[in-house]
Amino acid sequence: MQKSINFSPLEYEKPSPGEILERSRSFLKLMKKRRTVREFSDEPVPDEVLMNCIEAAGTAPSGAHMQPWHFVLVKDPQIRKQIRIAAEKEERTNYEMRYSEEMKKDIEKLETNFEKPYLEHAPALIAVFKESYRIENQIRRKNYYVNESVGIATGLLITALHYTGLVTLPHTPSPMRFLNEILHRPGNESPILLLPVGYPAEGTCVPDLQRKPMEKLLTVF
Ligand code: IYR
Repeated sequence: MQKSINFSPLEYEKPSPGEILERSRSFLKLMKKRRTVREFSDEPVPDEVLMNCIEAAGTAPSGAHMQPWHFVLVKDPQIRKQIRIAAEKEERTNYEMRYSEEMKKDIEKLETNFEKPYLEHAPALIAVFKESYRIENQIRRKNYYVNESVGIATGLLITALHYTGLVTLPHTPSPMRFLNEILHRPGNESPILLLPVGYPAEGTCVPDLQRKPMEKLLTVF
């Protein structure tokens, strides 16, 4: 039997009703300013800031507390270039052969194409891997709710980066196995996405997109 763990009292301070409301409003205001950015300045980002955001992502809840994620921070320009070349190779095939006409029409408004200069221009890339299973004493053990857990951790990471004042973009080249090779990750890990991180390039524009209004995104009973 697995040894049980101790439980200790929750550290929690209840905010006043006024404070709770104020915090919810200011957090919403902050989050409404988050935008996906595709053009980055090459200004470096302090290491500790990136580490803190990644550590914050690692506070995510996970199935059976298996924490089935691994983050790889890439600052090395040579490796970023290698990643760009490999990603663009897959993306070219995606745009030319794998994406349906319907998908191409749906993403047309974003004006994306197979070229991914941001993978080289952004001063840092964070590759997010999911640990589909784990190996313990040479035995393959299950992880639980892996996609949900890693999705939540990635959401926290994007939120942390935004809160800090950095910008990012969830890039999803597919297939992404090339990241295991370039970043020397084991076979039980699969890349989920690649986040270029940095400051926006001067004069960057973002598309005028509308977010779903509350009437459409929420149902209350
Ligand atoms: N992964 C491709 C295509 C793409 C897909 C979606 I969904 C987008 O929201 C935007 C682009 C790319 O990054 O170009």
